[in-house]
Amino acid sequence: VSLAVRGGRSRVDSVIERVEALRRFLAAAQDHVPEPELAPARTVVDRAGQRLALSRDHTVVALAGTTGSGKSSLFNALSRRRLSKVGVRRPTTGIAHACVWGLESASTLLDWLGVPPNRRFLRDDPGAADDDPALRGLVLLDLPDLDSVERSHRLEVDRLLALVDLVVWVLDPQKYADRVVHEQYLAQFRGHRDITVVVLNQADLLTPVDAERCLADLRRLVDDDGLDGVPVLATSTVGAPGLARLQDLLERAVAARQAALRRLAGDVDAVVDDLAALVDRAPPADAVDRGAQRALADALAQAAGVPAVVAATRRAYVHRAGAAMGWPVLRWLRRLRPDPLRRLHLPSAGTRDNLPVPVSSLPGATPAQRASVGLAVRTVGERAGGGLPGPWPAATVSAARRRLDDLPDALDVAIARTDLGLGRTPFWWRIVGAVQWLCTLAAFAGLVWLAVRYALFALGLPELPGPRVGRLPLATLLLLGGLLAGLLLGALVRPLIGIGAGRARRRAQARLRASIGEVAGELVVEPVRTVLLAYGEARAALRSAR
Ligand SMILES: Nc1nc2c(ncn2[C@@H]2O[C@H](COP(=O)(O)OP(=O)(O)OP(=O)(O)O)[C@@H](O)[C@H]2O)c(=O)[nH]1
Ligand SMILES: [Mg+2]
Repeated sequence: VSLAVRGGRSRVDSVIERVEALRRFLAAAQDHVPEPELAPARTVVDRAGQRLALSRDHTVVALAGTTGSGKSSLFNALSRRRLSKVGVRRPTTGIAHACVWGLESASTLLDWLGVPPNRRFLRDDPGAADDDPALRGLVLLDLPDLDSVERSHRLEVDRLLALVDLVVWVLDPQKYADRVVHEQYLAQFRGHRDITVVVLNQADLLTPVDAERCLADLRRLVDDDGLDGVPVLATSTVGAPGLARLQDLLERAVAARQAALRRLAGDVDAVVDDLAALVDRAPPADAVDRGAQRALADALAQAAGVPAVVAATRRAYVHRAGAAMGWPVLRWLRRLRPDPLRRLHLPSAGTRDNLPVPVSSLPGATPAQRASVGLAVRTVGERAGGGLPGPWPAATVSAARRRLDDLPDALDVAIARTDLGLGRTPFWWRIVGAVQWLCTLAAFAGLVWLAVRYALFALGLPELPGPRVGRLPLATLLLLGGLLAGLLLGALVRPLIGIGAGRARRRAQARLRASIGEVAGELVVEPVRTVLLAYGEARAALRSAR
């Protein structure tokens, strides 16, 4: 009978790395998966960290079993001392007792196990007649009865069974088939077969034939518990077959110093199996759906008033072109009308300064627009997490929605910072404007000249001779020609202004869309991507914890 690893997945040497991987899993998942789902893994990681930090040279073995099965008798027999009270009245042992063989007293380990100081015993008398050097490093615990009428006993048993490195289940001929013991205890250790031993104590009470039959029956029950392969032995503290085989088994476990790691490996196996469903699907290749992002940008653009800004940009272009190239006499009339962009309090060239919030005078989003933004935001989250298991879809949706309230101000600032492309006066505006001035000046010069001539005529003074072009006086030509040329130029540039305004509109539209896209990326897409990244990390970490 031995406690060798039987093929299982428990890669004992890598327990430390596997616990580390489980820790990474928890770090990646903790912000996105409800804590109750992670609690068992956290318990295992914490416990493993504590156990590994404590003595690795000691092997903590618990004697667990039903009341009166002889745990305390075994404890005393193995320690060759009468340390734990053996009683006739049941139950006897209420608080765990510990006996430490050699080495130091293992006090930090016993503190961690929660064995009170007055229940700790030390067997370090080398050279004594009853010394067992082969057991050096053994920390033997005598537990209370696991089927106790006392609730506190059962709690103490459960607490310690979660901490010890190896469990010897002590059963007796009367109660070895007890259903509670098998279902609630032995079967729970099916993941810990390599640190489990079952003994049928008080075998001296049976005839050898009955003892054989009883042991075979127990073997079958133990196999049914999922504990095939674990050692099942008969013992007696008062007669045959004695304790030799149990002692031998404990000696080998102590010498191997593997039980603590095997126990933790079994614990890690169990939680990794339970967690597998949380990360059992490959993360989406295209992290965040493009279509959903486009729909989001559309909804945000509507809610943030982009169409109004784009329209105002077009009108501002026409307005400013008119002011720059219109007939100079009427330009002041245009100046009286406000600039469409200024009316929205939007700078036309964009600005990097710290802007107040709210920046623009754009109207707030309507309830319908807000609703469609909410829907688009949710869709981004849903598409991203749709293919993921368990709590992750909820995590991507809530990540997408987390900064929903920050969106209006961020969009307002982004729009105000966008360079709408109207900052510079186009060169051709200046040329046309200058020509317009020339035409007007010519007309004005002609007008003055004619006025002087009219005054001379009215005063009866001789007519001023003036140059003529053909049959027309130059002054008349200047006046009429200047006026006509101005009107003509105005009519000529009108379609050009229309084309320019269209281009200004499209440019503003594209730039505003880009700004909106940045805001959506930062406040909606990035948080979702963070969740997907965490999913990927959690999945990879759990794979290394296998
Ligand atoms: N015949 C026989 N009697 C035993 C053996 N081991 C223990 N006993 C007796 O069984 C009774 C109970 O023994 P304990 O050692 O107190 O049993 P326990 O499992 O510690 O009981 P609790 O502390 O109440 O859980 C005592 O009367 C012991 O003398 C054994 O191997 N053979
Ligand atoms: Mg006892």
